[in-house]
Amino acid sequence: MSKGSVIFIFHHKTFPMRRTLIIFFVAAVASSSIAQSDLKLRYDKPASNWNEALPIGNGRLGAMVFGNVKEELLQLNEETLWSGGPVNTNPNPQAPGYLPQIRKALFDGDYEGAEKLASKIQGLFTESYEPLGDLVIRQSLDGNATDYYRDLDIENAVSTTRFTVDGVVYVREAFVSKPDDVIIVYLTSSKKNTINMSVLTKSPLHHINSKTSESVIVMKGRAPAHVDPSYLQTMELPVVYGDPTDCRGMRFELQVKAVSNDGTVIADERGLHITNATSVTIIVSAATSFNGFDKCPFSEGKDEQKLAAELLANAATKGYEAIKQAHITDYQQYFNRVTLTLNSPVQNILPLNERLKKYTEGAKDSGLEVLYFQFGRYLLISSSRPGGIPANLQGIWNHHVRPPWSSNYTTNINAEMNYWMVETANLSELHTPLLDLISQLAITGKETTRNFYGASGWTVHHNTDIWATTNPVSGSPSWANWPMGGAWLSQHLWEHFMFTGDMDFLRDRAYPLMKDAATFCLDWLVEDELGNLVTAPATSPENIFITDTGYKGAVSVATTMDMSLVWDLFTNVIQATQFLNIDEDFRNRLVEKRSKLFPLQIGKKGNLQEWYKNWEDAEPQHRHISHLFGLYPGRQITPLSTPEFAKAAAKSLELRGDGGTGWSKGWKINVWARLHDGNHAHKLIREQLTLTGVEGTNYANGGGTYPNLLDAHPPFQIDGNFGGVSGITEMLLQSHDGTVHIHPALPDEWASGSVRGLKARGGFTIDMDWQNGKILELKITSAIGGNCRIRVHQPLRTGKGLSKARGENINPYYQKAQHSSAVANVTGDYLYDLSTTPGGEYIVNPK
Ligand code: FUC
Repeated sequence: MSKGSVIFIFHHKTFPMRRTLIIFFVAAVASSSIAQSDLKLRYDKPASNWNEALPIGNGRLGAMVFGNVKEELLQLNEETLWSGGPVNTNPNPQAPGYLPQIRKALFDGDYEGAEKLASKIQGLFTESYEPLGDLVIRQSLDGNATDYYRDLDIENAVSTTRFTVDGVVYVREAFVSKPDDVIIVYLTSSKKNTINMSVLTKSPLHHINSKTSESVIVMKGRAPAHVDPSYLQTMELPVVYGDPTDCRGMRFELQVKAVSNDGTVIADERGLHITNATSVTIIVSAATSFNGFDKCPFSEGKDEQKLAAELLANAATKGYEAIKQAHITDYQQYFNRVTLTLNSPVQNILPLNERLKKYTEGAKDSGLEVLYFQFGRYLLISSSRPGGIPANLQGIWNHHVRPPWSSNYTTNINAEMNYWMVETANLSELHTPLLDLISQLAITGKETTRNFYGASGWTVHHNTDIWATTNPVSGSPSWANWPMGGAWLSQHLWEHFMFTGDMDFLRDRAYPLMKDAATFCLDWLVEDELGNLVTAPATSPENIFITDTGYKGAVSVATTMDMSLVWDLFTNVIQATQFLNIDEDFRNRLVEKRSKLFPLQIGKKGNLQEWYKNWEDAEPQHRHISHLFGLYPGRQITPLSTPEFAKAAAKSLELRGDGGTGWSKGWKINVWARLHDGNHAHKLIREQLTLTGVEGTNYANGGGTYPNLLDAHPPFQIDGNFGGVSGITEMLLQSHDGTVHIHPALPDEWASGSVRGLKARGGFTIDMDWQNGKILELKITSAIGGNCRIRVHQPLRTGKGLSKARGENINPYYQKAQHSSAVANVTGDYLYDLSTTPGGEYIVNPK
């Protein structure tokens, strides 16, 4: 949108007769259509460790590029390379017998007894995400490098390393192409025939290297049959190879080819050897025999050798430029959908580690905040593509055989956090790997509910893996015995529909899974002595309470998180039946049961009570804020609809403090945004972007960001990056509480800015420019039509199509879950209705 222009609107596919033309003259104001900040992660030194290396990926293949001069390292991953095989869903046939005993103990007030019994209802650990290996490039260079530079350009998803040795400039570009499904490293020199190097491969997994031609080397390997989680301290062998059934421990294959116009390429068992080249293209392909969560990766496995060979051969027929162009076009189809500018961007060419350090010391750098936002989008585009596996705890980038928390999917917060921003940040298609995993979990999860509880419906406990493990794993019941993953994940099915309006998706895919998750909850709920419907056993991941008698435990009844998850799922299923106009009986049943759910409570400190009773927390600043699920990512609590509970939630947050791990801070950014406190959310963004070099694990006041802009738990966990992006979108735009709320939590530091392409529920895309905190121009693009009720902090110019809001919002995607007036101007906000038609574009301006 340019300033001073005249704008109009719409085309109308479905309602041609109601063609609307809105023409608004834009007030003459200073131009805010400023270029987006520069989007490069720059460095003046090679990475000295993994947390300084740069991630590239295409969803399936990933690499960490170190940028070393003489011995370059690309640490490689393939998303399906996991230990283990299809799961045994009935590892503990005695389990269901304990459930009545646990419930009896709980209702007798014997929490200790209940917790001991809970550990009897446990099964097997999940498997681990495994590293593929290393690609090493040993280049012969006489002398030391000068003018060293490396970067990751997230506008085109290419990493470049450049340096000079003896007057010759060497450049290497690395990227992972989705269209050609290979990793490319392209090396050039400024002086003819000066590249001399060897390329070799290795792996921490069992493998054999060989060559298949004069220009192709191959590494064949096998994943372990089982890997124990890193937190399990056992005297037994934690990494096991060789499974008698041959269904655990998939095969993998890596193939590498070098192509040079003028150099010589030869291959032997030690690697590829290139001499006297001016440019070299290295093509890397990889595949595994994984063929689905329920398929034996041997007898039913894919032919990984054929897959890797075909991809390599196909890419080799194309030139480097053609592969690169196709890669950039493919990547930008997602990346370019959103642009963000905060304040006036200044070109900042400082190495990122120094830039982060200055920011950590207090410098203002909204360009860095934009870079962080877009880097999170880059990471999801690079780690989660349709048809693939969801981004795990480390996305797709892992070099440990026993990675932290198995680099799996922790469903009591982390896996969901990875996808909080996928709809709002306009990457909706990238949600599908998670949605696909949910449909697999519904299959194994149905067996788990039957085998462990004698219940119907499906669920997943606190973590899962590529094999769709759903049982409660062995360990402390504070995390293991949490059966609410199905309820939480079902929210993703619902939100995908809410943002896209894809009715076929709702009817054919989402609703049956949501209904089946709700069926488990119906079975799981029991009545307490007052007739409330409660969950029992219940935990509040992974917190500990202290009863009035001083007992410290995790297992009790009706935790606030459990009840909020059930409320959320029931509400979404109820609304889904209304959209689809089906299942009236089931809807009525849910409405009735929802009205009996144990209610939210305000504790004696004015806080949102986390537990069934008004108990103390063993760790008041615990990193999980599970009881605030209803505030975010849920919608049971909002400042406008349930102000008392919102106030209590704010009190709880105050008591929890601002500390925590990376993902914990990420969650807090979102909840403060939902409380409409932009300055507090921004304070947490600053803390999230604190430069850290801390290694190891820190559960408490860790957090921060590594020099490569990846999130630190510590250790590295990608959820904090994604949670941060979500927090920024929630600060700029919200759409869960009956309106499209513009700037619900704009911090003072973002007084001016511009954003294009944010998504709101009901298929709206929002562009906006603002200055001194005031909207200059708002553009709304409507994909599916309907009333767009806008909540803003300033009066808008009404006219054809835009009027002051009246009555309830008739848009079904904005049906309020709570009873309150969506029109009341309680906060001094202004509410408008814009009638839209599918495909319409509307410009709105201030009065
Ligand atoms: C939960 C968290 C930990 C960690 C792990 C992956 O268990 O409590 O902090 O993030 O998931």
